[in-house]
Amino acid sequence: MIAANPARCLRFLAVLLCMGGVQGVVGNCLAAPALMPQPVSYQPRPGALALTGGVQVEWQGTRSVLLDRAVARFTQRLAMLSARYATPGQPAGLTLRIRCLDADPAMLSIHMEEHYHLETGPEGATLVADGPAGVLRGLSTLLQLVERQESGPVLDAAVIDDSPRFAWRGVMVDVSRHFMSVTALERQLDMMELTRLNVLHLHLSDGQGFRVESRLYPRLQQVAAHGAYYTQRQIHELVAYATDRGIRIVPEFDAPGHSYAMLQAYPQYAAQPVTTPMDPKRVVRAAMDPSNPQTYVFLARLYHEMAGLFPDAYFHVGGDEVRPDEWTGNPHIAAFMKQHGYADAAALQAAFTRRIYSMLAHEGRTMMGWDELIDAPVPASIVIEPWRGSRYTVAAATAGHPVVVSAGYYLDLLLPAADYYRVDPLDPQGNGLPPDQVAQTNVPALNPFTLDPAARMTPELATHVMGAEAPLWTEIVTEEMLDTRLWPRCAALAERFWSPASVRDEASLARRLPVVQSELELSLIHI
Ligand code: TNX
Repeated sequence: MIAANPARCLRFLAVLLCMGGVQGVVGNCLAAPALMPQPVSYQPRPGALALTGGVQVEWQGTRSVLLDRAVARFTQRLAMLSARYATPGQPAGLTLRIRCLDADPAMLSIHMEEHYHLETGPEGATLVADGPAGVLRGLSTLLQLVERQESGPVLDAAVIDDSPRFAWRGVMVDVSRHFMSVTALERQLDMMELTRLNVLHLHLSDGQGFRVESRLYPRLQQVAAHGAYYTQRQIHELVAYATDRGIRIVPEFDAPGHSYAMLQAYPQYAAQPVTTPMDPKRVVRAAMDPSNPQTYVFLARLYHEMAGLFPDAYFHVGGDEVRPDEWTGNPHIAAFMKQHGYADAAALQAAFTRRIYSMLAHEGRTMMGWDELIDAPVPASIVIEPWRGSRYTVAAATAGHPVVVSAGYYLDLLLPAADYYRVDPLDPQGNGLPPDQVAQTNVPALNPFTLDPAARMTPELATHVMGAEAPLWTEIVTEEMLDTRLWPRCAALAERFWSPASVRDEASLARRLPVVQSELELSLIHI
């Protein structure tokens, strides 16, 4: 199938060459298999199994189309890892027993069951999971137990029991500043599956472009997309692709700021005049007019349409970086603020936020936004994503909000993987120490988004933290650069978000990362 397509064939060759390069690493210096994220419990056993042929699967418990497809992907990846395709009729080299205990009604929600138990040895592999997501996570670990040795691929023998530390383990891709094709995103989903990440947050609109087809507001793709957007059909396909991999897609449509593109298409909702062609000085400033009742009609209809495309319970509405003078500089908005007693732009934004909150509640969605949303009090069930610093993690949790941390994980800063790895989502000072040690130290902060000597995390506040995300802003990142900006850094972060906080050995990370990278390169071949 690969030989039929010359481009794929070339890519396949490149991957094989790369795998050859990494084989030495496997043989020379890895005492244990390169598992990333590291499991909660790993016990090596004697008796590795040489993988000589295909996979025979024995099912117990729940089986589904999703699981059949997951096993098909696993089998194909295993064949690629061993540079060999399973041929029908060949004796199975690996017997894989899968016992999925429950269909899991919470599948694809924040509460989905990701726990799994895996045993491998000369007799094959046994994978027991509480639900389909656990099977997916266990299969990705099973693949990482395969070592490529001189004599051929070998499955390490081990007993593994594993479940994630955080339920929300995300990557955010800004597809507004630079559009990313569906194929590029699917590749990221493949790599996320392999590293047990489970949320792809798509930043779908910003000043530079609105990226989803709207049937209610077609000027959004005719004017605001500048020719590059996802059709509704493509969104359905992308969501299905993610669903298959146990990954949730959380959409973001940024408002009231970062909305220049939308306002080019519908200038009647703008706080200040917008121009076409785009004025680069105004692209990060333009904001919607919160004093215009029609703005809310527009957003309610648009969010209703978009919520129909994205089934996830969470809906991100941005809310970051509103420039106060966009509002105070408009006499009509200034008069509106005076009339309603909004002392400043933050108070006006809180009123805007409450309107959006009701709209999304009506849609049955949980609202999510950047940490600016708590500059004035808003309903506590809104999920806050701190980005300006860890103090907002503490502030949001203190105000009772669920929290998804992105401060400290900005991939566009291009820091080494270890610098991101060191930052714990529960570490309010960003100095890279486990939460229980953080209070007694003066170690300087590792990256500018995390330092806050005054912030204090407590066990009670920590219960508000659902997880974390690594954002990639793409002002200066094009599709060609996407894979290398995200990977292998995101594999290191997958470990930070999944494994126990005590897993922090950077030498071990450095040893495992190239091996995991070579495995991720299998995703360059689209299967
Ligand atoms: C701030 S982070 C932004 C983005 C920019 C980023 C550049 C956030 C919520 N807003 O719009 O792309 O800085 O680093």
